[in-house]
Amino acid sequence: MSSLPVPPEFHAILPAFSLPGRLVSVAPHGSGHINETYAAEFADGSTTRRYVFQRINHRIFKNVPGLMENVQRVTAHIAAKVRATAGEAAARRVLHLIPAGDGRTFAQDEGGGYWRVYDFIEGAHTVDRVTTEAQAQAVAAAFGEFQAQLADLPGGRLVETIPNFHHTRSRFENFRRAVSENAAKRAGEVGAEIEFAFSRESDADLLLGLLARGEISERVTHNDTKINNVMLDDATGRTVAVIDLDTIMPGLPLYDFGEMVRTSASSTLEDDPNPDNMRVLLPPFRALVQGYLSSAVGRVLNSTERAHLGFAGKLMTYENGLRFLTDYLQGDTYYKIKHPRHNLDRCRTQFALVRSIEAAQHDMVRIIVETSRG
Ligand code: ADP
Ligand code: GN1
Ligand code: MG
Repeated sequence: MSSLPVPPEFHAILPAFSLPGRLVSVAPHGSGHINETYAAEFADGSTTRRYVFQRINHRIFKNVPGLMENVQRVTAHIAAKVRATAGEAAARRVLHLIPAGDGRTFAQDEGGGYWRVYDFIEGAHTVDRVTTEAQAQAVAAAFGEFQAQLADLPGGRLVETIPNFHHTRSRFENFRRAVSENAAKRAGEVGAEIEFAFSRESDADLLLGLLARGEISERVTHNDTKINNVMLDDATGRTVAVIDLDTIMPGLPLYDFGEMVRTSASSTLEDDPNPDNMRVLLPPFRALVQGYLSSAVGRVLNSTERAHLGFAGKLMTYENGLRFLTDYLQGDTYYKIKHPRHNLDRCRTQFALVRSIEAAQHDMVRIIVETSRG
């Protein structure tokens, strides 16, 4: 899927949200791979306000009303908590949905597309790469606090917005099927990547086994803790809010931590066309462990979970590599791409990171032990 400019459906959906003032400008925003995100500015007299419009990818999220119910529950729960402690600043600490004129949390365009609107979080930005250890520590603490805030979410189990999202065995079987179907006729050119994926197959079952044996437990997790899903304050660089709430559902804390390792303790962007540039960086890894364990979540992680923090980084990197390779084999139907080999670049660079984490695993375990001792 490629990125598009602002589509006519944006203009068609505007009246459904009854926003005050008139539209001054709108432009594509952010670098997410899944949804279409637009920043729109409205002028009302002498005040201007910005909103984020998102067309939710309903090919990927098949139950958008269920997804929006999750988002509504999660944002309301966190908003109530941060209001109690953050006073004035609370508004920026959590995404705030603007309901449609009919009171629903989303509106549908004539083509069946689902749109939602959030207040724009001003004075903050996202980055695609961590630049300092302090940033890595802060991001891990923010995701840890976020998860802790959801530990007492009332109202029963959240909807699984993408079933088996981090079920690595199921991800592996999807990959195996994509190889045998060879829909885009590309399997011949990616023999080395396919072989690598098969060589690490047994990793896919490790956390699932621990879960089945009750050695680790399921919690409400974010499931997409990549660095550009946290807003950072423009002036201080401190974390402001965790965003991209579409995949919040029951999961493992290790999935959240592993995804942070993949995106925040790595030497280059996930789609660097030269995999030789990619390796795990131990100083930010240490910072992630410190940030996560010092957050409220650190107090509930058991020793098995702690022992697997490094492995989780490897597993999530492997899983993402498998998913990029699967999409490449299927003809690029899932992720937005900017060029025909984009998913292949992403896959190769993920697999380079898997190798690097394997080579560093003893150092990573030592760092976890040292950090746990305090
Ligand atoms: P995707 O699922 O495509 O990654 P996100 O919800 O993460 O979509 O949004 C994409 C990008 O848009 C984010 O990385 C962030 O930079 C920006 N963004 C999203 N929501 C807001 C918001 N409420 N205020 C400001 N920027 C936002
Ligand atoms: C997608 O939506 P975004 O860009 O934050 C994907 C993640 C992947 C990531 C890889 C719903 O995240 O699972 O890890 O790309 N989200 C979904 O960069 O599939
Ligand atoms: Mg995102």
